[in-house]
Amino acid sequence: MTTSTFESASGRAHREVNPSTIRWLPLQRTLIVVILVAFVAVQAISLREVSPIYVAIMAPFALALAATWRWPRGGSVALGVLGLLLLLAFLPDVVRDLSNPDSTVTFIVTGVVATAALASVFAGGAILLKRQAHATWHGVRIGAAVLVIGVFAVGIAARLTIDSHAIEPGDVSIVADRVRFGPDSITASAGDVAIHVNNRDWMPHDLTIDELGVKLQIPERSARRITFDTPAGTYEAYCSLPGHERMKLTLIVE
Ligand SMILES: [Cu+2]
Repeated sequence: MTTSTFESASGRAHREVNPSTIRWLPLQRTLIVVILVAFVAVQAISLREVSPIYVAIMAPFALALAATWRWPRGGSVALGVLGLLLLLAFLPDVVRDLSNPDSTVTFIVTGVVATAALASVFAGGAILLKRQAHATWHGVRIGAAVLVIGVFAVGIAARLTIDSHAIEPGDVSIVADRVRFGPDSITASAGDVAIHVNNRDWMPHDLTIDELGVKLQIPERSARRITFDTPAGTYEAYCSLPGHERMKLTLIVE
């Protein structure tokens, strides 16, 4: 295996870098930038606040990305390992998000991040094993591009088919906004209860009331209505999605 002298952009360091690294690294850096941009977009669009969880995920990726300029091989392998950990840690979420294309933003972000992470794992592995494999390189690039285009196409098509339920007279109205339910408590009369939930977030939510067997799914930026029969009492309603623990309210039935 031959090596070539590689001069860094700053011109400060000359180091011996395997040609496979030179070939794979720009692709991997691009993929990591895509992941970081996606995480920033989620916080800006969906949460509209800085989430400590996202910052904790982004920090090691950003550090390893920066490290690739000083230690191309080590940084690249670290990025591959981080991508693998991300995929494994969030596998249930990835499966859930990708099986719900009607939550377009969540679906597209998850699809793009999962594709980029997978391709980055591949790039890190190729650099670790010093694989040149030009055909494989093109295969990974084309495969990632096809996956991303497919994710956008499915997500946008599904978005066009989302229907919203109109509020009806007598409905108890709830709004989901910035991953919070409002108001904190709602009151209804015993018997037939109708609840209308307007989800203003760019992410799906659900309204779960365990004691009453209620579970209403509300796709992003849509409204849903549910009716059920309930005796008098006080019930806890919440969103059961992970990370949405703060979405809760009390249903008082008189
Ligand atoms: Cu939620």
